Amino acid sequence: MTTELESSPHPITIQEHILNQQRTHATATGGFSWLLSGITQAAKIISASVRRAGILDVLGDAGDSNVSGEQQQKLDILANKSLEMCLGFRGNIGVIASEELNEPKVVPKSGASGKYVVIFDPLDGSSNIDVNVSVGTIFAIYERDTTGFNGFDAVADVLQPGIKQLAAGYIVYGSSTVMTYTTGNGVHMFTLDPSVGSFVLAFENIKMPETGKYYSVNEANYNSFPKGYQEYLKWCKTEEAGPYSARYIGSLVADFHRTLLRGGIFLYPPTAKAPGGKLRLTYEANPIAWLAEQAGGEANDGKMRILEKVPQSVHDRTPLVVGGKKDVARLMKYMEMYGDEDVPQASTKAATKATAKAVAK
Ligand code: P6P
Repeated sequence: MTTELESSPHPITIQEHILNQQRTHATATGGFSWLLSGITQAAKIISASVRRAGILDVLGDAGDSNVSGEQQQKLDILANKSLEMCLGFRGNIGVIASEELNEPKVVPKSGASGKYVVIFDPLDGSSNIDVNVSVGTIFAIYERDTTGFNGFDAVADVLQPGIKQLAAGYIVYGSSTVMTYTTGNGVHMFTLDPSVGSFVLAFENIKMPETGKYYSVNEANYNSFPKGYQEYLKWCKTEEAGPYSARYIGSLVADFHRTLLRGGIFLYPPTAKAPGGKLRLTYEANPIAWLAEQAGGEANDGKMRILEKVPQSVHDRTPLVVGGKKDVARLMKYMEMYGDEDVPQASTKAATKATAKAVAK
């Protein structure tokens, strides 16, 4: 008689998957897998804290703000410390950069010998924690220039275009904790099994649907979107389009996770408040863009491919368009038709005022 264990399929853990992936890289030495295990370890610590947020004293503001002027949540600090601790002992990481660190940090235990750079947003969407909405960790891994060409300049090591990523991924702390990553050989998704504390393979070689029925954008900013975005969103609401359904969680990792699995399009256009876009290039847009492309989707800033943008500073912001190939292509037709023609603020303000006056009667 076969036991349940014998009859169940062999659960592939993320460590086993990463080692298998590594065997496809001729130059791989095992250090890369060791580095990624630092991220999965930190993810388990963060997941445990997020899931006890109401019990542990980790909810609410930390009483300080980050370099972007955003109110730091207590869990932001905890998540950042967890990643710094778990990555700091890997011995092969030379530099880390984080949304919660003003400047990139040379890892003391590795120093100049550390060949990898790890850039992360430790807890994206953390303002949603207090209302129990999904949040996430986003990471990107690069190789450091250890030739000394840039004089072991930590900042220069971080300001690399997304096309140079060696690995990228996210962990979404939702109804379950799911880790998705790519090393350039497709996109693979793992669910944390809390009963054994392992990330177990859920989906391999995920392909994003070329077109979906969801658009995801904060429409409160509609009046200040460039006209190309406005005209595209008007199309999404027509009978010809279906119409699409609007889905917006306000947590990039959760909105992208849905887009990756169900298709559709996510937009964070330029707005009056963030004319250069709100999302950060190095630790939000680049990892998300590479995952999208590896799954057959596309990601741009309304003009150019995200992965080809060269960051000018660690916390650079960018507009972000990411989704299925056909959905993104349709938006780009509107962007070509209207360019990033700004909607004259005066006309929208006057029109809004006139309409509000008419409605009030
Ligand atoms: P808005 C969360 O603060 C975040 O950085 C992303 O996770 C999310 O996509 C975006 O900002 C939401 O911004 O302006 O719509 O609240």
